[in-house]
Amino acid sequence: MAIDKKQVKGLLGSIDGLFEQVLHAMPIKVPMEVVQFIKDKVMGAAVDELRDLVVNARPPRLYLMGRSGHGKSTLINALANREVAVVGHVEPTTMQSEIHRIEFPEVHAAWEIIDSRGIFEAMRPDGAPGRNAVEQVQEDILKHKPDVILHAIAARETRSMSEDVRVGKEVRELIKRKLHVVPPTVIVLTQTDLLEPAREWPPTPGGRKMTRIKEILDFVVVKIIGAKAFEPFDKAEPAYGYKITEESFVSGVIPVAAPAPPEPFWNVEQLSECIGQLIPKEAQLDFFQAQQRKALLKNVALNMVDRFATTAALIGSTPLPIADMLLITPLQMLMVAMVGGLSCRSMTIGTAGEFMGASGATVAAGFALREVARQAMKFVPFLGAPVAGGIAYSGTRAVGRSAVSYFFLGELRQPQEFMIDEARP
Ligand SMILES: Nc1nc2c(ncn2[C@@H]2O[C@H](COP(=O)(O)OP(=O)(O)O)[C@@H](O)[C@H]2O)c(=O)[nH]1
Ligand SMILES: [Mg+2]
Repeated sequence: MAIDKKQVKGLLGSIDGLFEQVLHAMPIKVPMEVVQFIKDKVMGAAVDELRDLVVNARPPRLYLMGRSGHGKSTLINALANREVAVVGHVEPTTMQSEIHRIEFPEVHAAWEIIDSRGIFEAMRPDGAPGRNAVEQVQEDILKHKPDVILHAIAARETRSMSEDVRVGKEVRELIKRKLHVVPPTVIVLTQTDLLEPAREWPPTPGGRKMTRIKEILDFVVVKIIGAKAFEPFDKAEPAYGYKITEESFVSGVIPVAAPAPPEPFWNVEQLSECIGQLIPKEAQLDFFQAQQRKALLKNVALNMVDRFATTAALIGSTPLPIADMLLITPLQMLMVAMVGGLSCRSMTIGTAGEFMGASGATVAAGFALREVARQAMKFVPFLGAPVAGGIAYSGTRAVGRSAVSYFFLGELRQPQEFMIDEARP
């Protein structure tokens, strides 16, 4: 099970019903304008979140560029975490690119892959891609409008790198003149396991292999791309790749390896995370869900929890004297249902209820937090609204983090445990 678009209508219906119930359960009669405020601003924002991420979800479209044999098909398999593409030294039979759709029915996801195989074989005898390679790639991108371009370059082939990158740059400049939005490009340095020393696998931080990987990475970023502003994804270990922070035809350079089993892959998740950040929101669910990589989906869930918490903070600006946590219950239930869905459980009010019941989340957190808010009000009355907003923020975030821990790690930890960084506005 995973997030299924078909469940959304049912879920929204139950959340609406819940909202009505909460209003009836309130100890005071909630003024009409407060109800309207919460419906529009708070629940409205949450439903928008659901719409962006789930209702409008569509397959990501990835464009694969690079020479034959440089590991394009293998890269797709590695990203997808299963065999989906044809791997091997297939002689390019056509100069046309092909688009294919990969279905992941068990997680309700699909990807669209455009494989430019053949294009880079339009090389001149000196090994440089000819004029028509540039034109073909350009035509392809204008036609298919991919979300991201992955340019695979074998890490060992340092001789052909500058030619390859030049083609990528030229293509991009041509497209820029014709399209308003140019798809971001990631240069993927493939087959790093084949670098010297060949037997050291997987590479260990500080080891010779990692040092070699970093040398090549620096060479590509500084010498070939000529980037001036860039930063490592991981400050402690730059060999995992760089994000280019200046205006450039490349957004990132990431070394990976996907050798045949039983050798382990290396750094594929970093690439995946980077792609996930570059593609539009509506393409993220299919992209991440297909991979069934817990760590990545957990990150998507944590980011979503933070956005829900920010939305909950709006409740601090309602005309009520103090924000009542009970009013946030429907919002939190929706958030928990989405966390459950992302964890590949079903995205229903039932799943959310199971968590809420097990952890006593809203009721317990709601009442406890109300008490905290009241105490805070006593001491700093003029700070009433912001404090209440802060409590709504950290309380919702705590419930969300507790749900992430429950659904992703199978650990039942009380929301209170996550309430360390209190009252952020
Ligand atoms: N050792 C190793 N071999 C790889 C890696 N990636 C691809 N290969 C091998 O390189 C060959 C070409 O890969 P393929 O994905 O078909 O390249 P494509 O022509 O660009 O699609 C195949 O034999 C793959 O098994 C890698 O990261 N490490
Ligand atoms: Mg291939």
